Amino acid sequence: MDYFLTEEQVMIKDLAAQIADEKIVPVRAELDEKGEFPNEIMVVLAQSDLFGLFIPEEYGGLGKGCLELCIAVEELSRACLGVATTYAANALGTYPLLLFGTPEQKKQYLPDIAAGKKLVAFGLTEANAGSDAGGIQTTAKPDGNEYVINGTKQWITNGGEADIYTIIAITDRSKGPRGASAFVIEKGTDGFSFGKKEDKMGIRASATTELIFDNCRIPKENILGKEGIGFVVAMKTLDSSRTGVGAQGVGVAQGAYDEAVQFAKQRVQFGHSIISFQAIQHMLADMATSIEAARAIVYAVARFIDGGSKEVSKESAMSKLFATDVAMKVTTDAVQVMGGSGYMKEYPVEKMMRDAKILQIYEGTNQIQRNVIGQAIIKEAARQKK
Ligand code: COS
Repeated sequence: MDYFLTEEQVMIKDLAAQIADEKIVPVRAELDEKGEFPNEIMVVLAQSDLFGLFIPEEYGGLGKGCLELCIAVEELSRACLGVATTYAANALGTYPLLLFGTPEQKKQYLPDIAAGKKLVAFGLTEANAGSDAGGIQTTAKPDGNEYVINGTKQWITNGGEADIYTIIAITDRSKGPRGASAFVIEKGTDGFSFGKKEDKMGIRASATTELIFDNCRIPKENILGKEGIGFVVAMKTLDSSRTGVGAQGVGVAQGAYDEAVQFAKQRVQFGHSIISFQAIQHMLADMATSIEAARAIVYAVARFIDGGSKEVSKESAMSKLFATDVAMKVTTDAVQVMGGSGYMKEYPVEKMMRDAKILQIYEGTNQIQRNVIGQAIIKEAARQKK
């Protein structure tokens, strides 16, 4: 399908595809087995300017939008979702700064992020605040010219590896979600440490840790926006980033489909290559159709966001929901097409199937995406009634 990408967008796709094929594919199995953070690949991505894609030119970036980021994420995800998650979570952590940072904060942090010198992580989730993001308990208590942060963030992607953290903490518990605020905190700040690295089912090349704040003092200027808008910062951040999770789904599904087609051409049973059997063709046909539909919604929503639409919660959730459910189905079917071989670690599809599962969970489970879409439908219906 031709998505009428501009010359520049095609260049970004080709660049990310080249890095994926030459630098990521050869090491992905080892990174997965060892649960090793892809330091060398991060350097390659930095040298290729891919960290600067979505950052405005005045802060040293390339000034591109959501679509360009999705194109790069898709290509990296085709090769390894663990590596792509590291890259995409950097964007997730940067959105609070981009959307709510002051010009001074942007000047301070964005050039190093754009250059790939500093990696970012987003800290929202806690032990008792997963789907119920409003239930966070980490506190930020004002004290003179500082805030004192106490609490623990859980399952934070890029935790420990990132240099910059954008986090949400409660400044006024009596106000519920309106009592949360967003902050930027740097690694190395006294009272800020990391828990152990989590041992995960998939995306094992990415780092996931706790963030532990124990009387961590930060200057008052580190607040993003103002007190009380932390929940909105978190929601707007997720609205901006969820299409990128959809792009991860498109990429991993494409990677698994490509493997299944190659295998089906070569595998001979009953005297014929299995691609000649209608049972296999029908599975491949469904996989190809759903990948194209997923790519279409991801690109369409990315263009919608880039067009400057302010209300994107519903569309962003739709693209994440659809494309990541496709990713789970297609990677599972790729294993099925490849049979016993697909189940073995010798082939990459078992990893892709393990990796894909997280896409239905992180940045809001797909059940939460349906809630977000449902809430938007109710609002629209109320407006229509008037
Ligand atoms: N943009 C701006 N404001 C938003 C918003 C959005 N997308 N979504 C909600 N808000 C506002 C609401 O308007 C409301 O404001 P008021 O208090 O002024 O009325 C406030 O935020 C609370 O909204 P709501 O009542 O809808 O919040 P809930 O506690 O019901 O939670 C869900 C809503 C479930 C959608 C939210 O908690 C969520 O997204 N959970 C999943 C979190 C997640 O993705 N975690 C992954 C961790 S990051 S990898």
